[in-house]
Amino acid sequence: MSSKDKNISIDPASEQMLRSEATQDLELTWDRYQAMQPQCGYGQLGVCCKICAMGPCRIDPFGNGPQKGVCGATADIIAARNLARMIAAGTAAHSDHGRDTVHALLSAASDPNSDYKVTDGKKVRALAQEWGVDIQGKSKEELAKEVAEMSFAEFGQQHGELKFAQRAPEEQKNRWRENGVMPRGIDREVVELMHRTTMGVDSDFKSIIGQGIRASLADGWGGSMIATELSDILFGRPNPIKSTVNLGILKADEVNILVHGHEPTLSEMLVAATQDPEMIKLAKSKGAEGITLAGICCTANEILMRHGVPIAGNFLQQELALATGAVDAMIVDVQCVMPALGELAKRFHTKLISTSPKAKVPFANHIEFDESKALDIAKQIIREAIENFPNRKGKSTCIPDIRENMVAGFTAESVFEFLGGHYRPSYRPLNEGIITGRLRGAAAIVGCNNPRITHDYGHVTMTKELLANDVLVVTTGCTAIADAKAGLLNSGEALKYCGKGLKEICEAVGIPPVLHLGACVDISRVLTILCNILDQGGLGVGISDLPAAGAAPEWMSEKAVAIGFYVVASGVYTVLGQALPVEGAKELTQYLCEDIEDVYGGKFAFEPDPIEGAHLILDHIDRKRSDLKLSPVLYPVPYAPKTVAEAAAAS
Ligand code: SF4
Ligand code: MSK
Repeated sequence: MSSKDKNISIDPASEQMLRSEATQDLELTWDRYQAMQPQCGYGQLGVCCKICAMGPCRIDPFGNGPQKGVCGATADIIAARNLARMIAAGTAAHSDHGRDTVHALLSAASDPNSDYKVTDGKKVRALAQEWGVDIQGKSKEELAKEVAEMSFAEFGQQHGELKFAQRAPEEQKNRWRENGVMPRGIDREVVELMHRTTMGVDSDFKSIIGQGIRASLADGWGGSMIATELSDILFGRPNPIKSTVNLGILKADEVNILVHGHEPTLSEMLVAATQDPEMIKLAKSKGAEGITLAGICCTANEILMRHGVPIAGNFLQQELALATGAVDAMIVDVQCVMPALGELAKRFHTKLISTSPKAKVPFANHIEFDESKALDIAKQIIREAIENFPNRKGKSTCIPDIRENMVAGFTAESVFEFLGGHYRPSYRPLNEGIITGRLRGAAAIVGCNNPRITHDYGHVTMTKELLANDVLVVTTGCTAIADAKAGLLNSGEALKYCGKGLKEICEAVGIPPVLHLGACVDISRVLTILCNILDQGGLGVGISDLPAAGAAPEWMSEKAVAIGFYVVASGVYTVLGQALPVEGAKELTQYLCEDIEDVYGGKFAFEPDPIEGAHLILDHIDRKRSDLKLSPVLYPVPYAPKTVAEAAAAS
């Protein structure tokens, strides 16, 4: 579809932008997607290989042409190697983010002049204790230093088992040990995966996938969990917080600054810098009423969770935000930043500022971030944005007057406190809700946007269908932003989409039916919540016993592939709206969508229709309820399949 087509997005602000004069002569993602048609079928089916110079080789998925590459690799081997390399890249991305967080924590703990501080003493104490550190008489800085050094060691560890993997239920750890996939060190698993998938090494697709799983577990129970836990220690554990979302948060009379990317180390400092009276004074001296800081993608989620900073949009809105003409600076770091942004920014007065030593962007000003001068650099960037505000004068802007209220900031700990009350924190009400059938189960819906799918349609449609069937939903990343824009994170408004049982629980406890847990690295919070539900008792012994499932209706990133694998290998049934690139490899597809369940407890399903996908999840939840011999759900909803048009209208 091109950006001129109708129904590209179910988000009214995005649709308004796409129909406006402002975007008519711009080249946007959807236009490049259209220009790319037809996309390569071999690539889509996973059967093209170019890992050595005897190739590229491609396998004919219909059986009429070659069935082996020049070296003899079959479709299953080729697709498994390609997929494994996606896992390696996704794991590397999350884990390198984790490594930067460790670095910032170490600086906060060891340098009294650092702009970072160890904020959550309670959490660092608990983590140090969990890791066997003698905590007696030590300050939070001393403990943070030890925790940071121990976290660094997790990356280079050569043998043994990752520390956070010990949080998994015994049943799951035993599956990992029996199958030789318990992760040893984060970097080691990525390197070994790259080695095993080079020409002429591992030629058994299940063995390749096994190492892929080991690397993905090093992401979910390693790099990502380090990023989440240490960010909480450094910047403070999020608590439920109100905010607003969508392009309408931009203000015509203020300096508008957007942060985009993933790492909270710079954006936390930008939050502090924009609140500096000196900066506000400077903005006013340039004729602005104030400064609006907001975000795109997961950097946005990070500062939303801790400060209530508003969100301008999710992945497919990054270009639309620039097209408003009202953005004075967009500051980017790493991951999900489209290379197209620089050229687009040149069409407006907007300054695009890249900041990571790892990521330069064409036509962007590069102001390199350095943790040792964090606040000074943040102020320099904000100053650049403010100085740019007068350049907007006389130029037309187009800000859709559309925004939505939301509540975000949930964590494994705050869910615990909310459910049981401050004096009796407990998961009991959640478990009892499931056991008695008031709640049918729980689902994590996460992931990106993808121009193959109507923007936000997959996320919002699937979420609404699950809510209507009394499934509590947790969410992260760009799904969370999509759901927020649709009003599903608004504790009052969202209740109208819920079934009777879910509504009763949300009203009693005072939570929205969709809980925003943070950025895409924070899917580690979902793993912790699943462990907590199991520990509470009454719902089996392994994660795969739980009436729970996961989904990524609009995924696009390699990080999503790594997430999908660590979640499946942790025992979770996972529905993907876009198939993994394996369907040209029949045995591999059969393994991932069926046989792998016997090994790890979870498996994949590929279903492009989000309503059908929701019903795969409901069927799975019902099977698990029946295996656990739970009472029938209190308020069953008859399944009345909607057509795609009806579902789109309802969304
Ligand atoms: Fe072809 Fe084998 Fe080389 Fe891949 S590794 S490009 S299948 S010869
Ligand atoms: S930002 S990885 S598009 S969720 Fe985390 Fe969104 Fe996916 Fe990027």
